[in-house]
Amino acid sequence: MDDETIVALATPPGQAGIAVVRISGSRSESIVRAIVRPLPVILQPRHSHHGFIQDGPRRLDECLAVFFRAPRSYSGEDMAEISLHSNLFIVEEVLDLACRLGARPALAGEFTYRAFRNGKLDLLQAEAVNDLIRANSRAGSLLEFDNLEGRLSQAIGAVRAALLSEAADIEGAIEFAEDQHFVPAANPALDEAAASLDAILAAGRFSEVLSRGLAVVIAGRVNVGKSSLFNALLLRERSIVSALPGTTRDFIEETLHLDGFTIRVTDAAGIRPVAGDDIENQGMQRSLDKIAGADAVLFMVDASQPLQDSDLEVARRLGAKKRLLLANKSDLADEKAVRGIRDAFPGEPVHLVSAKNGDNLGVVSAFLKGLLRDLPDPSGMIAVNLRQKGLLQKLKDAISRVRGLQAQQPAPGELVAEEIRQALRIIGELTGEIGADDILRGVFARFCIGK
Ligand SMILES: Nc1nc2c(ncn2[C@@H]2O[C@H](COP(=O)(O)OP(=O)(O)OP(=O)(O)O)[C@@H](O)[C@H]2O)c(=O)[nH]1
Ligand SMILES: [Mg+2]
Repeated sequence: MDDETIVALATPPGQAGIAVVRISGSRSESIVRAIVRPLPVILQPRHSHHGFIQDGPRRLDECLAVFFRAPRSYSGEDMAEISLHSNLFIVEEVLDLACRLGARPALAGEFTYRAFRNGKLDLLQAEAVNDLIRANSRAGSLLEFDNLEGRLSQAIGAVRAALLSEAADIEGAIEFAEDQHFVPAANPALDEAAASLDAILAAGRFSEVLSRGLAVVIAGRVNVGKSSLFNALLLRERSIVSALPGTTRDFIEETLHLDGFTIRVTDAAGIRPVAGDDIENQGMQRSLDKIAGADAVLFMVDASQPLQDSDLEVARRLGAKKRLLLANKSDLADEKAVRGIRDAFPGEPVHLVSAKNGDNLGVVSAFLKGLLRDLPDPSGMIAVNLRQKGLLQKLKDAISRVRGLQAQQPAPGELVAEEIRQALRIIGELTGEIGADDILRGVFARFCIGK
């Protein structure tokens, strides 16, 4: 498969200033020469050449072409990149032309897969490419870029080195032991390596938040004004607002960008003890699921009406989740109702707001900004994705087993050696040196086409 030349659009499809078409494989030079004219007899690698996209005698567009000679390219193969105007029809034609000239459409992540196969990147770095593209915060993107530069790979490399030296000590000891009563010296480097894994895993949840963004749900009983607040936060009429209780039936999610961070805000169906129908029931269940997965909740009650059982039910469902208590409809606030809210939630600040008029909504942005401030400092952290996290946990467990066996009297040398080999295999899976094809396919399938 690797000797095939592949082609794909590397920029998002649609109208834009420029589009970049990427070609990788042994036919890259002949294809770019056939599509772009005039090009010099000798293409200087990594230099921009001005020309025209040519289909037979017809000029389709003006463009810039850059040629990369293997192995000095992203994929490690001969590559070409053509920058042209981002017009759907012309881009399609260029892709077609390339295919007629012997290329085939690239699969998702195939350029990076080839880079991995050609030793330009290990699997951890290849994943960082995708995680970088998808990171939902400035801090998260910086951590992914660190990984692309090899930060996670180096941390894992240190663990591997410690394991190898421990293995050498043990194998030496086994060989020279007259009897089985030897105690191999526990190598402090391995303890340090294990501690570094602990630190990476401890920061794992946070690095996940950095990459996916914060999830905030607007929760409350029906008709308190959740959708009105959602629209006010987004500055547009995204959710349907009506005086009918149970208007929002399915959740609606949108993203807000605040201080270099992505916040996913969810407007959920209102919660009430008896649903109007099965659809509403399902909606409520989804609300509860969303609440369970949220980093924080905007808990809304109605300041114009006495607190109801369903308000208390919502509060109970929120449990210990971080929340901001909003008493909405301040324009119609009823003194007794507000007192009732304060009494029901003693010690918790009650913020009177009006989602409809926008009164006092500054408390919501202050709360969201506070959430961001509460996140730990990402410097020094290493980002890990779910696949990596699972393997790191396994690696940590394997190292604990090594230490556990070593503590036995007499230490079972062969078993220790086998556990170390097992730990090294896990490292191989992490970096992609050992990997079933389906695992690799799974990793690269999450990429976009053209990357
Ligand atoms: N006076 C006043 N009315 C409001 C305010 N906020 C929302 N409303 C009204 O309250 C009603 C319900 O608003 P929604 O935003 O649809 O409430 P919801 O909580 O999303 O309702 P469900 O989706 O049915 O659970 C609508 O008639 C809104 O116009 C407010 O601050 N003041
Ligand atoms: Mg609603």
